[in-house]
Amino acid sequence: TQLEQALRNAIIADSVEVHFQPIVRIRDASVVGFEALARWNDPDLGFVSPAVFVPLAEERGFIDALSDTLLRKAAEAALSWPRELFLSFNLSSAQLMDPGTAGTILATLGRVGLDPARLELEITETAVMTSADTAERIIAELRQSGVRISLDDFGTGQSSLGRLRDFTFDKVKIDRAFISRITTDRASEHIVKAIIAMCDGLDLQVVAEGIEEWADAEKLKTLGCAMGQGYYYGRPVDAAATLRYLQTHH
Ligand code: G
Ligand code: G
Ligand code: MN
Ligand code: NA
Repeated sequence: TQLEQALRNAIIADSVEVHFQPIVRIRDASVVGFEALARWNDPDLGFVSPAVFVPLAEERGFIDALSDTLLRKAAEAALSWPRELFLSFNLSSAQLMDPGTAGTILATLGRVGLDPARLELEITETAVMTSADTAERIIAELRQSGVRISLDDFGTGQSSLGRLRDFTFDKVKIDRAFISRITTDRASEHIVKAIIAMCDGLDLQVVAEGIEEWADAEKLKTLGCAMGQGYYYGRPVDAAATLRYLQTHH
């Protein structure tokens, strides 16, 4: 298709970009890391969402090439940051079915020179389940090298609490569907409260996603949620704007 060909060309031309969204410590809004988010603005097709082109790349078998170029760009940007903040990078489900994924990621970090201890990989429960044995081996290999793993979009999709027992994760990202209703819906508040308590008990770090309002942040503070992310703190912006953001935010 036209879209597929345009994406192939963009990967070859190295024109798919990475933007960065801050992840903060809610207590004092200090920046602790950034999530890398792929951005593709095609001259003919215009802006295409990663929610469209990531699945396309998976389906057509070039997610490895795409992800590798994105990770390289993200890691290079992270090296230019004035502080040793972590870089959080999304992995797709196809990558968790490919036993070569851990090696590819570690090789890219090695070439760029980013310490694996500064990388976090975001994976979803659905992705882990699709190919559990392979996913488990990939996760183990990465964690042995110091890379941390976050469970993205927690609480949605085919959630299973057993996943938290059977797999070794470092962090849970509470899906923004809960956060967007946290100040208006008692059920959402109770669910978030329970997730935070469970993660505390399991020694898992917690990030609340989709914080858009001051009131959301205040509520999460009272619930004892350590980290947060969302438009309230900052939208995803390009590498240059990220450096400017870091000059004005502690
Ligand atoms: O930021 P945005 O709403 O456009 O992201 C849409 C979706 O695309 C999200 O689910 C996000 O996790 C995913 N996504 C963004 N960048 C990447 C990437 O580099 N790799 C993968 N696998 N998914 C990404
Ligand atoms: O699936 P994942 O959680 O990786 O996707 C992150 C997506 O959420 C990105 O597309 C990002 O642009 C979007 N996002 C980040 N912060 C906010 C927010 O505060 N509100 C909303 N609606 N979307 C957000
Ligand atoms: Mn994510
Ligand atoms: Na998420």
